Amino acid sequence: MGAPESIYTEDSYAAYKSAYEKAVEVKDDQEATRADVESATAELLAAYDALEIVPVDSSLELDADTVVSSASGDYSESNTADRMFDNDLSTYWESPYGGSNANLPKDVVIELNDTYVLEQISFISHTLQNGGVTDYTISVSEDGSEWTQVTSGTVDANEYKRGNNVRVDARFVPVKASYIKFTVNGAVGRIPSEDNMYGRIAEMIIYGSTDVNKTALSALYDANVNKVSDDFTPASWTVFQNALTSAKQVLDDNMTTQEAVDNAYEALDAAVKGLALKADFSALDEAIKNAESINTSAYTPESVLALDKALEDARLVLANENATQDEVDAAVKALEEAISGLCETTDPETPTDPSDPTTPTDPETPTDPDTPVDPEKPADETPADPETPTTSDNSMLGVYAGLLAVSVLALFVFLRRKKEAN
Ligand SMILES: [Ca+2]
Repeated sequence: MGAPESIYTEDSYAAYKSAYEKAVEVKDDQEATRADVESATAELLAAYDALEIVPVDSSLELDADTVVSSASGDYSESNTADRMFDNDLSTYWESPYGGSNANLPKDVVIELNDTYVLEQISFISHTLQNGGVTDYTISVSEDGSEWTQVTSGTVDANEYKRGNNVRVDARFVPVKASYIKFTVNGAVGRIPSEDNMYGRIAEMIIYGSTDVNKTALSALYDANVNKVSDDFTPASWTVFQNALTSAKQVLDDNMTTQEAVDNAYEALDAAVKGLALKADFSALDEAIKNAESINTSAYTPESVLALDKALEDARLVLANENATQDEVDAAVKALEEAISGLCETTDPETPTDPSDPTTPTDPETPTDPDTPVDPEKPADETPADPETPTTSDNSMLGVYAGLLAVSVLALFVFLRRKKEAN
């Protein structure tokens, strides 16, 4: 399309694109008049001139001490090319100003210590008109032999004649480079006859970054940077914030390595996945209040102990703002189980009161003390006696028998005495 989109402001590029498309329409229109073509061409050129370059990110300035391996080119006296990188505006690279080599164009080649993605070369020509660069070309190369022109430009010579330092910011579409070739095509001389004989550059500043791919990290960062802390547990949020901060530092570091980028991506990805939503504690809060309201005196010590333990655990979970929903749910369940596991002791509400003599069941006390059963008195007053005759003279018969026995005995004693007398 003729103009690299990425380095221009959105509005100026949109205007340019519109003018370009209109010019193409006119060109393809067989009916277009010469005036139509001239008008469209003028508008396109105006839009091109109006293209506004977005300033380079200043954080992309590369440290020349680190990235510049060497700078070489024809020079005058002691004004070698490395003087473009000494942070001193009073020193400069100057192409030969005398002899057969005093002519333009002249190149200065800068070798970098690695491959970088470059976006801008800025240069400051020396003051006092001597060699102020009015026309330049910048090319880059990855191998030092095959060159690609990335930009070119001109500077109004009058800028130098005012005696000021002139800084030129040569912006271009990001490009990989291990070498930079700066070509001085035109320069103002100390006197008009020295114009275009030699050029001077006091300082050169290189903008770019290490050749790493930050696309994935950048996308992951953008997708998560607007997350809100209120939704997540403080512990997981802290991990996430740290990873986000580290990712931002890596994204902003133009000298970072691919390894650092990859590590930052992994850390941020893990932190995003590790973000834990804050738990809903309302059910647990309610369950604890419910458990606390129970009068435990009615239950066995073992079951009350189990409830106390569950209650203690539940309070710990309630106090832990990093608790997960699963932990909260488990604590509620444990508490409910402990409550349903409460075991009542022997009915303590209706005890037998031993101090109340009106309603005791006393096995030791006769129900009726006034009509005792006498265990000494036989229940039957006329027991049957199988040894005694039922006749009325039973008693006399015994007397006879006794008398008879006595008589027999007396006879025996008599007979015995009689025998002894013999
Ligand atoms: Ca210098």
